[in-house]
Amino acid sequence: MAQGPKECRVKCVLRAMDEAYARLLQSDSKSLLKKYLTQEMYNELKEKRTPTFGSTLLDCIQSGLMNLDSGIGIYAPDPEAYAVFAPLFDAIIQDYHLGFSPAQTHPPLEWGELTAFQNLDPENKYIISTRVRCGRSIEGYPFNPCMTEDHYKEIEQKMTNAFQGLGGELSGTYRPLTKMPKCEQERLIDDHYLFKEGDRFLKAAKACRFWPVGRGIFLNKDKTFLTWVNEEDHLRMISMEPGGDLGNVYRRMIEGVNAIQQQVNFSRSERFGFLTFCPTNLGTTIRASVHIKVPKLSADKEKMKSVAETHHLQVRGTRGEHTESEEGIYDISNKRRLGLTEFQALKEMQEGILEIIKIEQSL
Ligand code: ADP
Ligand code: CIR
Repeated sequence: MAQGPKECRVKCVLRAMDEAYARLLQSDSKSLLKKYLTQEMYNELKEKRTPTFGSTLLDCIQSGLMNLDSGIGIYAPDPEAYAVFAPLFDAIIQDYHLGFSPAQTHPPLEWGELTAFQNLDPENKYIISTRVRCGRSIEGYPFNPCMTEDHYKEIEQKMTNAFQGLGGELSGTYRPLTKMPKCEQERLIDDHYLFKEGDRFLKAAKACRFWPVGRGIFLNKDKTFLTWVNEEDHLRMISMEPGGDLGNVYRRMIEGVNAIQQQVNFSRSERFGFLTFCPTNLGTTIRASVHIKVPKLSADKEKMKSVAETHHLQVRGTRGEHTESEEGIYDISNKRRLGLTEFQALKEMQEGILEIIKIEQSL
């Protein structure tokens, strides 16, 4: 029987994926995608689809196939992808989150005692600024690749209403990108407040469709509490300020998250905690970072890498992921976010940064 146009399209897509996968195998890519997607696993998963949205393996791995310099290379196009493509996601999750096994369950939310956190650099010698962020997906909506233009607009409208409920230190203004001049966007990006546009990893994962519709940023008056709307995740809630007062930054983020949570419901999974588009952000979704200058330690790249690894830290460049250090400033944060509580993630970061400062002082 002759094949219909749909079957032909499916075959074409599968052939293109086979070719891209073969290129990944031949490449020297260091991505976790290349490390774990064996030919056998690829054959097992290549024709599967998620039940509700029909997402495919290609939707999960497209970014890593197109960007061979990916660190991870995979996104979940919708929440069901974590289960349907579990052999691949589980292996990558276990590696990235330092041992979170398929048998494990993420613990319940626990912000913990604020008194456990301190100013990491009271004399302002090393730390330029401190930032803690978390991501949230809003219940009832899929992730970027499966979102319609109306979904983006609905989430933005929900959040515009929610932001009006923020008072005191948290009160501020929501700024949609559709109404923000480019030069202002660039200034906010340069000052580390706003997400950048056109990230090629996200673009390849179909996360930038309808841009800039539904995208925007909420900023409180002091620019110390922010929320990104509809970038990589539906929400990224961020607290940041100059200096090293981790306790104060964490306190503000918790207050912001609790206030927003009274107005919108977040998606949470039994096994993975808070759900996110990228598997590296699952669980607590917390990334607590400092912008820090440690010139003696950073002069020895291998040593810096090994100290970071020992303390479960991740080192990024000055303008965030996939950027280089500028003027000796590094972004150092906790690496794992899944399989430990919010409190433990913060503690891990605090202990690691204190140790890095100690090492710098000893050199
Ligand atoms: P995310 O933290 O949301 O995963 P990025 O690594 O892309 O994303 O960083 C987003 C922005 O936050 C970048 O502009 C980055 O420089 C900024 N940033 C990260 N940590 C800090 C910090 N401690 N102080 C100031 N800006 C920071
Ligand atoms: C990559 O694979 O490099 C990008 N898709 C970004 C992955 C998220 N990065 C991370 O380490 N948290």
